[in-house]
Amino acid sequence: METATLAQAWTLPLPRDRSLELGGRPRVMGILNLTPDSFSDGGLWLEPERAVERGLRMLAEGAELIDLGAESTRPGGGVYGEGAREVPAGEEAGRLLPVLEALRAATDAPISVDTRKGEVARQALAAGADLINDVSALADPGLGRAVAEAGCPLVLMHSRGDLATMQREIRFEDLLGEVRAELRAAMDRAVACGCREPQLVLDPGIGFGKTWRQNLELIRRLDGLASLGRPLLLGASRKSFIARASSKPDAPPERRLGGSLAAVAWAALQGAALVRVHDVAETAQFLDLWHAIAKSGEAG
Ligand code: HH2
Repeated sequence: METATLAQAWTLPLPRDRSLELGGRPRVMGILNLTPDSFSDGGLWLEPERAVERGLRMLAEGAELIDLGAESTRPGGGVYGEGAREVPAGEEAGRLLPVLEALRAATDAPISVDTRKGEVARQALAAGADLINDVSALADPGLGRAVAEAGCPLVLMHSRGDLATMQREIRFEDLLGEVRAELRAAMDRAVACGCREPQLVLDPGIGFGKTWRQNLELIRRLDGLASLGRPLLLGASRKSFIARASSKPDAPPERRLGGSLAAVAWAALQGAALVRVHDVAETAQFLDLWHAIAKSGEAG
C-alpha cells in the first residue's frame, strides 16, 4: 500500500465559542468510566479525586479529549453474561457530576459524556460538558433535543436491539450496508430532534450486537461509512473480540493492547477522525509515528 487515507479536516462546534479540529492524525479520546462494573476499568475510578487525576493524566499523555461514562453499557447475551445493569438517571448523574465539574474547573480540553439519557445529558451540558456520546443513537429523543439546544457535537453509535440481549440475536445479511443505513436513520432522528448534521460524529459500534468476525469486518471496511459525510469514531479498545481473534483467546482486558493498536492502525488507515481508547500514552505514540510515516513522503 503506497499511501494511507489521512482523515479529512472537520471543525466541530463546541460550547463557549470553542471548536474541535479533526483531520490528519486521528484524535485520541481517553476512556474514564466512573462505574463499578465496566468491563475494563470498572471500579478503578469511583473516588472522584482519583478520577479527576486520571482524566488529567490522560490529557498529559496525549488524549485530545476525555470520555466520561457513569453507566456501563456492556452488552448482554454473549461473553459478558447478563450485561450491564441499567442505572437510574439520578444515580448516573450522581456519579458523573462531581467529576465533570472538577475536571471542567481544571482543564479547557474537550470533555465528552457517554450517556443514553436526555436528563443526564442536559445536566452534563449545564455542568460544562462539550460533547455527548450516545451508544443508543437517540433511543431517548430528549437527548437529541438537549444536544440541539447546546449546539454541541453528538456521537451516534450503531447498535441493535436491547443491551441485555443484543449478543444473542445477531442477524445481518449485508453487514456494512445495514450498519450504514441504520446510521443514516440515526442521523435523520438527530435532525428531527433539531440537531444539524455538522454536529454529528458516527461510530459503527464495535462489539454492540455483532459477532467477533463482524467486528473485524467492520474495522477492515470502516471507510465504507465515509459516504455518510461525517467524521468517524472507532471504539475497539480492549474489547473481547480482540482476544477471540488472537492466539490467546483468554487474554484479559489489560492484556489486549497489541490488538487494540492493530484496530487503531486500521482505523487510521481508513481516515477515522477519532479513536476511543483506554491506553492513551501508547495509542498517542503509536498514532504520532503512524502519522509521521504517512507524511514522510511529503517532507522532501
Ligand atoms: N464502547 C463502549 C462504551 N461507549 N462509545 C462509543 N462511541 N463507541 C464505543 O465503541 C463504545 C462507547 C464500551 O466500552 P467501555 O466504556 O470501556 O465499557 P463499559 O461499557 O462496560 O463501561
